[in-house]
Amino acid sequence: MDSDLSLDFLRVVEHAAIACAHTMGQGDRHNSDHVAVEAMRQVMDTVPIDGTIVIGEGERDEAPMLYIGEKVGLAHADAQHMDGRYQAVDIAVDPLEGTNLCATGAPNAIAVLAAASKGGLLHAPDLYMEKLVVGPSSKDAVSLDASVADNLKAIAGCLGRHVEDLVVVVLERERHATLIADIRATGARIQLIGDGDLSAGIAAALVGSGVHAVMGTGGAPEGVLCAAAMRCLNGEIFARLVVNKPEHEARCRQMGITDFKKIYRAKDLAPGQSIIFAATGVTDGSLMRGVRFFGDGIRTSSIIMQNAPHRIRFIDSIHVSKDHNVRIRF
Ligand code: VTB
Repeated sequence: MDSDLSLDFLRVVEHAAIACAHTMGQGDRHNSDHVAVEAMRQVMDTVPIDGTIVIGEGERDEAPMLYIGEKVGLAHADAQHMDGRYQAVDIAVDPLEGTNLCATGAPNAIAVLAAASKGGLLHAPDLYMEKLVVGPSSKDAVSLDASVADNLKAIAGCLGRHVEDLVVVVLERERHATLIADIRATGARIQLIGDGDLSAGIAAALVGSGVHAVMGTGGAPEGVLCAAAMRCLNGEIFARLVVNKPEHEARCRQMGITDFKKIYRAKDLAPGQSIIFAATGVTDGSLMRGVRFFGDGIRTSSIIMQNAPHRIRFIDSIHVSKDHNVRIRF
């Protein structure tokens, strides 16, 4: 991407996070998601781009907003801007990753998007995906086809510690019973999460987060978002679509995918040369604080990452709603 859009995309995720944070703990995950989608959609059209949603809320007939193929950005918002001067950008969004987390007030719900120049993000079908996410130190030592024990031994070796010292994040699901038993058998520690393997993946790529790997099966669209984050953090995601029904094969073919067994890495899922990844915390999390409302304003905590220029920013914003005598806390 030619011009720096990072702060524009920051506004988009901040706005989505603030909107759905109002619904925290209301127990209505669909409403939380709906509010985040609406807010994200609204601000997206103020970004100076000719944007296309490549990963979104679903197909056009099932999602009213941010559907796959939807055109967004200033180039489409208003006739006076439709003169071809905006750069073409592909966008993957997850306006609320962890809808249940927000609906129950549990940690690590985030509003997130990734953007790249045209063709820079894989158009992944909304299927399950087997994933293994690790940080920069371990990325050349693990494989999706290796046993859990071998991978954990390799990660421990790369990090200069014992397998028993590792923390592996796994989505708490019935389908992971064997995986969890295999990890337990190695002695490694496990953090079971209710939702949100994307923020766990980001944590795995950050030194000092206390997370050393994410293992298990989650959504493929979030796999692409995770890959975009890995391109910025030098971590790695190894991923394979779960294709076990003829209908899955048909959905892959629709997206131009014919090799159903392919093991993707970050560069395959998010090949873009210039990638922007933006996320804002909705509920408190290990990487970002949740949205805090303090009467005269709102405080958000976000991460904005780019790979060109290669820059990671942790951003704390105070959105002041009344301008008289508001005291800003350091
Ligand atoms: C969720 C969600 C994850 O995958 O688990 C989803 O929490 C799919 O899994 O963060 P289920 O159908 O079992 O809920 C993610 O969205 C992303 O991988």
